[in-house]
Amino acid sequence: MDRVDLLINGAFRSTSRRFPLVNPTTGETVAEVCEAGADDVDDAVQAARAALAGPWGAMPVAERLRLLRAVADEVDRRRDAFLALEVRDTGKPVAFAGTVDIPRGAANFRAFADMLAGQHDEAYHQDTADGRGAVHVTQRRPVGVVGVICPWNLPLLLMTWKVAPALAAGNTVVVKPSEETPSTATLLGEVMRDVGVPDGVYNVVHGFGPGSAGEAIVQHADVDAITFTGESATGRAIMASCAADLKRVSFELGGKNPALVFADADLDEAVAGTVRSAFSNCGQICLCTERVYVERSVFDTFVAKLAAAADALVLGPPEGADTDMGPLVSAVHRDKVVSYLDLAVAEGAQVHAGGRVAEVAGFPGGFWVRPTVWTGLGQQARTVREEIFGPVCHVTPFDTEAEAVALANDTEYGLCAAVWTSDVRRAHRVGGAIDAGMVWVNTWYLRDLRTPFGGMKASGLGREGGHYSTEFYTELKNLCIKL
Ligand code: NAD
Ligand code: 6OD
Repeated sequence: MDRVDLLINGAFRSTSRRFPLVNPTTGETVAEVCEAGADDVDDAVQAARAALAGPWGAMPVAERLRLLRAVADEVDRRRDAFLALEVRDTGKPVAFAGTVDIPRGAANFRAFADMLAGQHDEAYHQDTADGRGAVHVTQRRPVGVVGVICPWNLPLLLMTWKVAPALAAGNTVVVKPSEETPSTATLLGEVMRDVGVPDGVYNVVHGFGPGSAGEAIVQHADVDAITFTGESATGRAIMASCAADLKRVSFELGGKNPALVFADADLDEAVAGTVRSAFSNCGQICLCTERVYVERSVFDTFVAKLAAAADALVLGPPEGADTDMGPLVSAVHRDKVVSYLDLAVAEGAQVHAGGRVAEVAGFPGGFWVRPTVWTGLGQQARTVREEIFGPVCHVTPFDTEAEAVALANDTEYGLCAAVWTSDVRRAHRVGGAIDAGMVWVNTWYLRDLRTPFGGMKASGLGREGGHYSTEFYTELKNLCIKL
């Protein structure tokens, strides 16, 4: 059986405590994962600290960025190996992982190498009363050892989205991938080693959250910052723990994202866009739409078209030529999503598509759920308020623009929204009024890595992307020299 090791100080390490890795399309165990103990986490942190004080800290920036570009090239070269592991761990379609997850794994390194190449100190000349003057030099330096704690939905993409800027800014990292999807993080360790990134710069420890590797990183006194992507409840627990020694934190958390469809929108585009925003990656993207608000005059048509499009989606194995959707990531997550399918009906929802588990020929053990479209629930229904993180959405009619904005904002979350309209003034007005870190108009999940990414309210803390990542991964200091 395949084994997924830790990576500490440039060496792969196995441990005696192991946990099974399950393939979501079959429900079968396909590998065992080595769980890091607190001593392994401590070794990883010490290795990261030593690399910071040693070869990585001493390396000229241009050489550091050259290495990160080499990492990107090597991820591209080993695309098939990354793809195979990502698909094995998540069950997602090859067509999706091959065009989203793995290319972004490489693109993140290139983007942040480019951004950091343009970084420079600032200088200020000051006149002083004695006529001698002073010069101030405002410098950036790395924060130090960064703990990177990751979820399972876009494993390589989301991990490298944090690792790339952290390393580009000169930090070292200890990564804890999700226990559900550990493999590509360890494979990236081979890439780091092969292109010549010094030992200890990139470390990987596997395990769980509480009482395991996640908690050990967060509580480690020699970790300077935590960057975390995952559930809002986990973010709260991590923040409480980080308060003890005032570690800086960056959080990308949950969402209950709205889409607003106005009658002046191209309805077919809005339907196709909502199919993508609600059901991509089986609804397991923090940015996925789970609440759709549609102007009443086009509501019935929209619901009928959305339900028909959802019913047409093909669930199947990752390699299937016509597969649109894979399974949910685990039996536990499938059970959670199914509990909402039951709850929605108990709350009075009308089911227009899906609403049930699915069977896929040849894959009886997989965690399949049909894409689901509901209507009929009020804003107070738990189905409409709580993040489900599955291929589900609820559609509600509205009468006025003001009502649509109020409904969109009626949530504890504030990650993103999609607005469908052909009126540019409305796009600007509504986009500005929605309380969310990102609003897409007539599109969804169109990314430019220079832009700020993150959520308001319970959806996050801080922003990453472009120079916003540099803000988080560096300390600013001002040096004043009296002349
Ligand atoms: P999760 O919070 O359960 O786990 C995320 C990671 O945190 C895992 O590696 C887990 O082992 C670790 N962890 C759990 N408890 C911990 C603790 N007490 N201390 C330290 N580490 C701990 O999230 P998940 O189920 O893996 O991912 C799904 C969630 O992530 C959804 O809520 C989704 O919206 C959110 N998410 C948000 C974004 C974003 O950009 N805003 C992106 C992806 C996922
Ligand atoms: O595209 C990204 O950079 C990003 N952070 C996506 C997050 C997706 C959430 O599941």
